Amino acid sequence: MSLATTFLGVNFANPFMNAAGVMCQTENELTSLAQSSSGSLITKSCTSAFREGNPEPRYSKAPLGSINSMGLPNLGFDFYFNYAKNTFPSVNVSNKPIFFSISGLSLEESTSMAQSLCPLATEGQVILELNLSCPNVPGKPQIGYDMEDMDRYLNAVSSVYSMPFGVKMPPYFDFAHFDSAAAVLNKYDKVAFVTCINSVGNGLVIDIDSEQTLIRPKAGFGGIGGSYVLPTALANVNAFYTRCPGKKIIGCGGVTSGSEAFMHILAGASLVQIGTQLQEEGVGVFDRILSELRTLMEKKGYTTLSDFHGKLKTL
Ligand code: RRO
Repeated sequence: MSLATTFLGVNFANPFMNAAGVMCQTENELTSLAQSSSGSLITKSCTSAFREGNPEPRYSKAPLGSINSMGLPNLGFDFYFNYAKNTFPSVNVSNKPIFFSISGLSLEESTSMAQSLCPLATEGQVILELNLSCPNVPGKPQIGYDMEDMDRYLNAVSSVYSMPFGVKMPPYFDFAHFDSAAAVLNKYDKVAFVTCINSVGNGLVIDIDSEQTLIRPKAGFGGIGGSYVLPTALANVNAFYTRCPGKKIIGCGGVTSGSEAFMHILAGASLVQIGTQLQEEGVGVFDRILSELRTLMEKKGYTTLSDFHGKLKTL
């Protein structure tokens, strides 16, 4: 039995990692992921400069998952760059890969960060995930919902970034949007992977006793994660897996046990990110889900991920 996999020519001990944003903002959090049994990790989406983010409370557990409107709090590009270049190699005892998430507030900002990151990626030290789907910065619509804007971002980043990279996508809910988003991604050979999905933007969770919202920013509206979003996440993974045959898919959304991880891989995911459940359970979630996935594979007679990767059956 092996859960090992290769992705963009890089070896991973297993397919699990954090979802960008969860447990990856500070040095201590990143190092605890580096030393966990995850197969890889990703840094918090960053902007060029430090950002405080939205007022608290801005994350809450909810009955079937979570709601957040963090507002892109981060320590700034240079902090994550220095972490990946200098700190990570010294704490990375299991030699796992690190992904680097960027989320500029403009095309120019994202392009400039991508350009600065490129030398580190060229040395094989990081893999870029370009966030096209932050739902929580007031006045900044999700780039992935505007196909022309997404095209402009990919064109600009591709022109300054010489390595393969990936994109973090918002969830789509219509076949016309799966088709048009995939057509944009397929224009760019350098887009080597597609991460589906970011949180389902601008949901509202209400506490019935207090008759209040759970979070303060944006009158309580925020990105929904956890079990609420599993069917949407699986649909997006499979929709992009079938429409982008030259690209890899990273699945994200609703993974709370080995079963949902299995479903993501069956639907086409090569790697699997864990967000809400990691936030709630801590890094021990990786040991538990690895063991649950192994047990499930054993029961089904599978010995490698490729035995069932992308092999979803339809009726
Ligand atoms: O920081 C956030 O509010 C945030 C981001 Br950048 C994102 O991409 N997805 C999300 O649910 N929250």
